[in-house]
Amino acid sequence: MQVDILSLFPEYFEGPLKLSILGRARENGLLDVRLVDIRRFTTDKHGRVDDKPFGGGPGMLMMPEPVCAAIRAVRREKTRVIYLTPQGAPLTAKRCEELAKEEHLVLLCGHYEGIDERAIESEVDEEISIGDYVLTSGCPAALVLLDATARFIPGVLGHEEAAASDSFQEDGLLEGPQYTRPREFEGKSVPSVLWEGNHAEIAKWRRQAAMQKTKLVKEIV
Ligand code: 4GX
Repeated sequence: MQVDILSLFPEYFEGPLKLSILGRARENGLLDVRLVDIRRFTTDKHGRVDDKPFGGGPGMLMMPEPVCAAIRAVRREKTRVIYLTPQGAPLTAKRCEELAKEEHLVLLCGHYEGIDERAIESEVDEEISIGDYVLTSGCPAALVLLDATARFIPGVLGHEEAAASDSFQEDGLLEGPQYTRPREFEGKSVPSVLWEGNHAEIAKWRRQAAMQKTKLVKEIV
């Protein structure tokens, strides 16, 4: 999958994209990410990409011209352009799984108070929100979307079991507790069923623990 991330701060992504699973996916050629600086596409003589909102109001908006020009410069035959915004449809594991099948994604990161609506109308296919809170820019949201989507590209996780626990998530059940060595830590023991080796009993215990965890969290919300 190819991904172009369009933002005013491409350096924001450099660290996370070279590390761990995403870094390995890029090295293995499973994920091809390009970082595009929207400022490169301004034609303003002072290099400006933002201006005051018509009708008044606090802060600045990104002007439509450099945003459209940046998207048009990277657009290909099969491109899906996503704008990260709190006004978008909530991101879900199901949507990530679908996006992982796309050939080319463009992730558009807004800065300041957002982007002139005409750029969104002309070039954006889909608006997505990662949650009901306001970030300082679309950059962290784009990183979350890319991270959660990359997990669904075959070969990225390197082990098949994780795909199964994703569908678990989609069934609306939260994962229960997990344990590793040592068997005893600060007076707390690993539940004996997990080291006794009865796989049917282990599956039963995990289902029960997941249901308990799900019920507990839903009571808090
Ligand atoms: N899930 N942000 C977009 C700019 C902005 C401001 C106002 C539209 C209106 C966010 C989120 C998010 C911060 C990205 C503000 N756009 N993105 N940015 N939550 O909070 O995706």
